[in-house]
Amino acid sequence: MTAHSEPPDDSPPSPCPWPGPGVDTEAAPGGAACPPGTAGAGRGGGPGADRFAPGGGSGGAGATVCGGSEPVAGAPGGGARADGLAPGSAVGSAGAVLTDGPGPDTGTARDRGTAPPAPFRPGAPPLGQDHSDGPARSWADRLWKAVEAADEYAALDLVAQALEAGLDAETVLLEMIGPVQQRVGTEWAANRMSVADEHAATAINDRAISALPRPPRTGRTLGRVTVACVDGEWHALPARLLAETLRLRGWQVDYLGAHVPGPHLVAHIHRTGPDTVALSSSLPTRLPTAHAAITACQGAGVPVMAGGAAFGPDGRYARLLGADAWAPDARAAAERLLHRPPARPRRDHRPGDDLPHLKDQEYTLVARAHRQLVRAVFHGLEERFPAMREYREAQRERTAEDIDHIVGFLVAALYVDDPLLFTGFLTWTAEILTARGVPARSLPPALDLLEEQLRDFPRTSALLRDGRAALLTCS
Ligand code: B12
Repeated sequence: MTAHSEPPDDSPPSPCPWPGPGVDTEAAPGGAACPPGTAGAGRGGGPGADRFAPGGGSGGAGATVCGGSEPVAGAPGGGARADGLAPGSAVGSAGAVLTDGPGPDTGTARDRGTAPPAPFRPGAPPLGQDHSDGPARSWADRLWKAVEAADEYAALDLVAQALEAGLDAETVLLEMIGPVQQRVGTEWAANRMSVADEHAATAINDRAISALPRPPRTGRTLGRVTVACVDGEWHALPARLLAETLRLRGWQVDYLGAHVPGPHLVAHIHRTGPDTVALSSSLPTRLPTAHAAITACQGAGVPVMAGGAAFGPDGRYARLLGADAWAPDARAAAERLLHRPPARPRRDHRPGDDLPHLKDQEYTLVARAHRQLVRAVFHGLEERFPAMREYREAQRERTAEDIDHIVGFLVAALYVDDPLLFTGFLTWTAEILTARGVPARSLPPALDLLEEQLRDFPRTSALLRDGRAALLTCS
């Protein structure tokens, strides 16, 4: 490792393109840091460019690499490859987990591959689960209009009307509210919705879920399930959809919401004794933390069903990390729990056994150097692109955040030893940038700088080369 500069202790908070509660990167290697109330909060601002796109493009603007409304780096012309794969990277070592041995349920036929392959982009908007082509479709369209207009009253009225018209609560939840929430992400990615719009939409959807009728308390349940998000994971709504679905189906659910620290989760399950822990994560950068939580719950004798976009559209990372089950969406999860509940786990499950590649220490060392790497790449880019020195403070912060995301995904890819996690993120990023009219030219130089810093690490270097190659294929 040749990182040449130390990050200052007072380095600026990383702005959140999705201003929301944040994550402690120190506590969670690979995570994105967005403390509540930092510069990112309320950035909103919608479409725009304020990041690093050295060498021109949209007036020196950038887009945020990772979900921001502003630019960072990217690929020329943008547009991800149709298959999302890096040339030569094939399915990587994680490909094997798809086919062999016991492991989590790999879901419905659709998810097992009978549908045409979609780009592999863990963490990116999922493959349209719960999308409705049925009677709920027109209700979802109407709800979307209300949500888009930030009209909470209209949204709640629509939910009530849909129920009166005969839709059951689960259908409203998963075929009306769920797709609207997914569309929020699509619209943001296409630069048609600002961060503030997204926040308003999520809040309305949350409120709509609360307005649904509760199942009557009968005293009889199918069993008890704890639904929790991984530590550092703020995407609570997907977990909430699952929690409400299970409740409607007759389970006793303890819904713990976002960002549940592992020790607290374990303390909770010791106290409540659930049959299963349903662990939700949307961000692949949380996978190392998810692994620790899975192992800890199993150590407490409780099986873990994993789910959410972070685990990959085919659940490959759930299996890789030793989860006892996986399901692609809330309905499949409910079916799985009812018909094939995960067995009591082996108590001797050790995380090291799941990931023998970690023995090379690359993950540990690169994760530990996360902040130095961000800093070194930032300075390296400044040297290569002197125009960056003229950046406003906000642009500098956002650029640093973008680099932070690149390093975060690199670290996560090292953890699971899957180049697809990294290449999928980069090509997705290129798409986001393109939607904002930002030439993503500075992504390859950022990867080059990282490679210079990390040339002593063969696995990491290979990932970076795969990333570069994947970007070249974006046209
Ligand atoms: C709303 C939102 C937020 C909100 C979340 C608020 C909340 N209360 O949930 C806030 C503002 C906090 C947020 C923050 C961030 N976000 Co955000 N967010 C979204 C958005 C628009 C919607 C998420 C959602 O609710 N989806 C809808 C549901 C239906 O999703 P779902 O996954 O299909 O859920 C089903 C299944 O996954 C499954 N399931 C879920 N959990 C479980 C668990 C188990 C056990 C099982 C079996 C199944 C299961 O069942 C669900 C129902 O069927 C998505 C875009 C999108 N389209 O998803 C981005 C998105 C997930 N966010 C993204 C990013 C980058 C971020 C930030 C890093 C931005 C930043 N720079 O700060 C932060 C990270 C914060 C953190 N550490 O968690 C990216 C992730 C990209 C990637 N490749 O990883 C996305 C994809 C947006 C994008 N840029 O395209 N975000």
